[in-house]
Amino acid sequence: MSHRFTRRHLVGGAGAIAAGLAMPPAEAQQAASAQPGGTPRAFPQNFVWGTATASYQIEGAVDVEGRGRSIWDTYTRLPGKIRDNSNGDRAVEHFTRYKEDIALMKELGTTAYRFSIAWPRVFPDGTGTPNPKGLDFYNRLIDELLANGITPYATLYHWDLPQALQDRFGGWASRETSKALGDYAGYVAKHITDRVKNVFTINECATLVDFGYGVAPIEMAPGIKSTQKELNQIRHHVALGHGLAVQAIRAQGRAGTEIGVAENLASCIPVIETPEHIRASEIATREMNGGYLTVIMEGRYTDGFLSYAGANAPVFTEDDLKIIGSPVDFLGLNIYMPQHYVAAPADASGFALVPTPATFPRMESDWLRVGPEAMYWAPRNVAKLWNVKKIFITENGASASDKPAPDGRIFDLDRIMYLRAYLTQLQRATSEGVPVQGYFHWSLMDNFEWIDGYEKRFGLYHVDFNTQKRTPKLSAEFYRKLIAGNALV
Ligand code: PNW
Repeated sequence: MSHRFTRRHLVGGAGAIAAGLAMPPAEAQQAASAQPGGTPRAFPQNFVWGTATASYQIEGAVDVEGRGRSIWDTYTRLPGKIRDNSNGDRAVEHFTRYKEDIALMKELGTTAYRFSIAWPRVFPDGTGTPNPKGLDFYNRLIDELLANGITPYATLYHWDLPQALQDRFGGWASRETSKALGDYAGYVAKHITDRVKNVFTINECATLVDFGYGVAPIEMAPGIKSTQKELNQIRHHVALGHGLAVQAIRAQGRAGTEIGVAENLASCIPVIETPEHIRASEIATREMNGGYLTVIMEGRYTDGFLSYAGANAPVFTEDDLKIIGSPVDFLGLNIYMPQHYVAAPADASGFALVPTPATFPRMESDWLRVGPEAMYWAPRNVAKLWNVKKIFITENGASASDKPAPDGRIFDLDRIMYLRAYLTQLQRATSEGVPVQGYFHWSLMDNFEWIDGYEKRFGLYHVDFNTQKRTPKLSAEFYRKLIAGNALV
């Protein structure tokens, strides 16, 4: 009896929500454009709304059309590495279902899509002779996106390094891999920049280095523990790979192709918004990103970075730094959480890091602390430090439990809470003139979440991993409404 009551109660609740969602567009738009106090909550005109994914997490089809192996094919086979012992062999079958997935993008009203190209599809051995079929899938994808009015934004390297480069050179431990990224980038640019005008070189240098080669609490492929000295050298090779890729795309891509990196910078938030803590957060942003964004934007390592590294500093040449500092057209920022809360120090050191309390709120992934103000301070500090004129939020999103209700629908109120809070801070930034021109939600649909396998879901669309059925979550409806009004809802 009580079970039936609960069930009926839930279904009734769901109906009420559905009715509320059926607001006529004009009214919804009006409601969206102003807060009760009259403050506009709109985003700039022509703001780009999109979703983001990555090849290994969604494609499947790992052994078709000549694809070589990647380090994730290898790593997922190692016992105990992936939480549910899964892998990306099938993933969410995007390789065959891409048209259906583009229809989902359209349903949301997005006009942009950030995807990644699998390097081992294009160069199965990492270097040398390209696979003639390597870009076929991406050509189909790009054409279908364009036919649906969705602008493609391509990432060249989202962690699926050809295994051959790991075997031959130890992956990013060698500058041979940096050179290989440059060659691959040039080849891809030559073939897609007639239609793809926005290219990201690398996704999250920091994550792939610290988790792939570091001693961080989280381990990812290739899962090699390195010394601090090795780690700094690996960092340098990744930054160099970015620079070589920028140069190769400029040399071989069509004129007008815009290029950047998509980095999950260590966001540094002023602990209280007073001028001295704000200043400390700017200094911290520069120093705490010394191995990636700072060297990319300035073409030099900061004195702080080099003195902190000491004897463990990377070996590099002046020419390397010039390459790393090759001018970019925009910056992509992946923003999930506040990395550091920062205070003005009592001494002359510039900034002090405030420890994070254990009770700090999190989403389903242990690492994903909820601090919406990262979405304001990260782009603001970056724009100010390096006079950046164009920023994209290349990823933002949250894992949630996403249990379907008895009627099969997913009321992911926690994801909506997260999104509304972060996008409120993004709107605060754009309304103050911080040059963020677009936002890509991670992710379009649930997918292979690296070491968490299929146990952590980030999608706006729920995927039944057995049947591959896609179902919009309530957050998809939230995002659709927000895009329709180009304003918070
Ligand atoms: C990013 N951390 O990864 C990646 O770009 C995506 O491929 C991934 O699915 C998404 O965020 C969600 O995890 C990260 O522990 C993974 O700080 C872990 C962390 C940060 C980013």
